[in-house]
Amino acid sequence: MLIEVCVHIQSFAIRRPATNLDPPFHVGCQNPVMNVAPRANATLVMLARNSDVSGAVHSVKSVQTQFNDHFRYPWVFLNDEKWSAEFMEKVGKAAGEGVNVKFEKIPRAMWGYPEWIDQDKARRKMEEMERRGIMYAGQESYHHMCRFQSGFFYDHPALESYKWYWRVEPDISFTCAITYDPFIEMEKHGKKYGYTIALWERGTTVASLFRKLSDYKARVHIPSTSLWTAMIDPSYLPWPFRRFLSLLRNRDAYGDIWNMCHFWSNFEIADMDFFRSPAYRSLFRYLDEDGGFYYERWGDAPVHSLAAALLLRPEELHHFSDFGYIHANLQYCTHAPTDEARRRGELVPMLEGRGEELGCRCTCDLGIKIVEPVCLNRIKQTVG
Ligand SMILES: Nc1nc2c(ncn2[C@@H]2O[C@H](COP(=O)(O)OP(=O)(O)OP(=O)(O)O)[C@@H](O)[C@H]2O)c(=O)[nH]1
Ligand SMILES: [Mg+2]
Repeated sequence: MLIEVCVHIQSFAIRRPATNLDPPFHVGCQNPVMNVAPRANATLVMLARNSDVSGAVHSVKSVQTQFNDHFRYPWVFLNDEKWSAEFMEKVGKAAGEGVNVKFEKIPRAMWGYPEWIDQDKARRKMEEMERRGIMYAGQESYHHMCRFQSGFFYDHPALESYKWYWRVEPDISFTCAITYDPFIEMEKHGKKYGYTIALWERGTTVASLFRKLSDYKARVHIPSTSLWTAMIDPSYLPWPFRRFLSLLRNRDAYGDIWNMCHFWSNFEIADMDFFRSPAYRSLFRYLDEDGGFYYERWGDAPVHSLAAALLLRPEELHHFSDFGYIHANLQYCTHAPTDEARRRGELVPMLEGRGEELGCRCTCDLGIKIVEPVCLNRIKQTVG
């Protein structure tokens, strides 16, 4: 039994490739800013409510200052309701002169219960989740939002003609200057999905999601990528006993558990053709028909992340290790506290390759928690 357990655990070891398959596109500042190449077929996208106006202005200013004043990519703002004059005026002004800004409504068919959902059951489940303290689970609109961001945004008529998008949320900040074009670099390097923060999901929000996806993977015979494996912690129980663990949440049929690692999708730069592919569409349809967007609180972050782990090769993902980023009370920082520096409240720059500094003119806010790179390091094993 001991040997069986050791062999089982060993089968989850990630074999690191000999070379780094996902280095940063550039290190340090590009001087002058690398903005002379033709633009990619790309847009910045923000889903927001009228009440998010001040957070939206904050985010737009940050993206404009750090990046888009030099590149002038268009913005698309999406809302399930009619945009207020105030939102359009303030946010349009924040984007500035010479930037194309569109305020769009989400069609009803993309936002709301599909006909196969039992709405009474959904409401009952939402109340129950709210009583259990699952954040936002009691808000019906939050569920519609997660479903839209998982399976519809890329088909919105305003995004249809674009290939690349950069998702921006209200109240975020970029803390480094971005002096090259990330869309062009993604394209050039064959990347499909880019992220900056990887962290743990709360297991209660998505109790059956991993099981559903892992069953789907077996059913349509998708081979395991090292990224999929990196998302799993093997069980220490021997066969056949570990099978009983499969009854618990976030476990697959064999009893192994999703370690809850996922990409924080409030920032992502990705190729919408990935989401528009038959493989992703069929995976989304399968999840949607299951009802977990309503009966549980499946977020678009774990859905995008597990789908990428299933359907992409690890080297098709890009970690924007040079993009300092703040959302809510968490941040990714290109400067890390050393033990000594931590005592003095100081940060030292992270170095890349030949001792060059990551990122350009980065600042770090010591008052905001830096996400520990545990989950990130596990994912990065797959690329070097
Ligand atoms: N139009 C519209 N946008 C929404 C709605 N609910 C959420 N959003 C947007 O969807 C995105 C995610 O919502 P958040 O409330 O930030 O949820 P979250 O990122 O999971 O949670 P936080 O960690 O609190 O930010 C944001 O861009 C919101 O503005 C809604 O009902 N209507
Ligand atoms: Mg948010």
